[in-house]
Amino acid sequence: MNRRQVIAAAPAVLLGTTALAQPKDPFAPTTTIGGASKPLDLDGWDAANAVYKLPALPYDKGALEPHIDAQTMEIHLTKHHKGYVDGANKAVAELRNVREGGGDVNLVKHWSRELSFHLSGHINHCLFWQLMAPAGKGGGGIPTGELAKAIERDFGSLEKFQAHFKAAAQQVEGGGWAWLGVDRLSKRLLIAQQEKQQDMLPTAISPILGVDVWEHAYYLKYQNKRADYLSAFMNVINWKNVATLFEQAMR
Ligand code: MN3
Repeated sequence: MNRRQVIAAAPAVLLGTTALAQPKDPFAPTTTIGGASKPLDLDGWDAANAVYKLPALPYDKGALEPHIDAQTMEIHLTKHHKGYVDGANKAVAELRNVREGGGDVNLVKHWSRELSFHLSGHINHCLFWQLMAPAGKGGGGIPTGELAKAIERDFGSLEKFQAHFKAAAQQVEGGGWAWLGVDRLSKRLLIAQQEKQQDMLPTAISPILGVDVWEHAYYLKYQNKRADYLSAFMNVINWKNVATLFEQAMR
């Protein structure tokens, strides 16, 4: 689905069914995506059924080893991410129910909070899967081109960016994320923290690189050593897809 189709389909979710999408094989590899101007397909929306859906990973669940293990990837996708997909669909459906007179209008606040948490969680993970690739096969290395220039301009050097990004991720309290994003107002790159799935990220920022620091993202392999996980994550960053998001955000 292209961006135009996504936008065209979006209102349908407000009117649509409450059925939840059941992906046939969440680990079936998708085709390689990204590139100079082609938008990333986050694969998180089922237009036919007007529901959010669990995407297929763009690589095998074990392909990020030894940096991120297959069991962590499987549980992360099929349990944690799946929970956000289901939660987002439920919140949309419940808010629709309230509009149509079938629910308690005093629960709009509750379901709005649920929508914020679960839909943010869904989008965050759709992005996260696309922002990684097997080490040496699209993952790792260093950014190039305009993105590399912008990192040097806004952080001083790649090394200073990495140190800042890892510190931001290390210092997230509890579950959350660190993001590199484009501030749409200034067109600068900024690093921000996000608590839970939705708190603290400045509204102006379009995220282009994020790392999940919820314990479910690393605890099986790294236990309490979040810093080791963050160092390993650097080996699987898909800089090509980061650059694609950067180009889109700079337009
Ligand atoms: Mn997660």
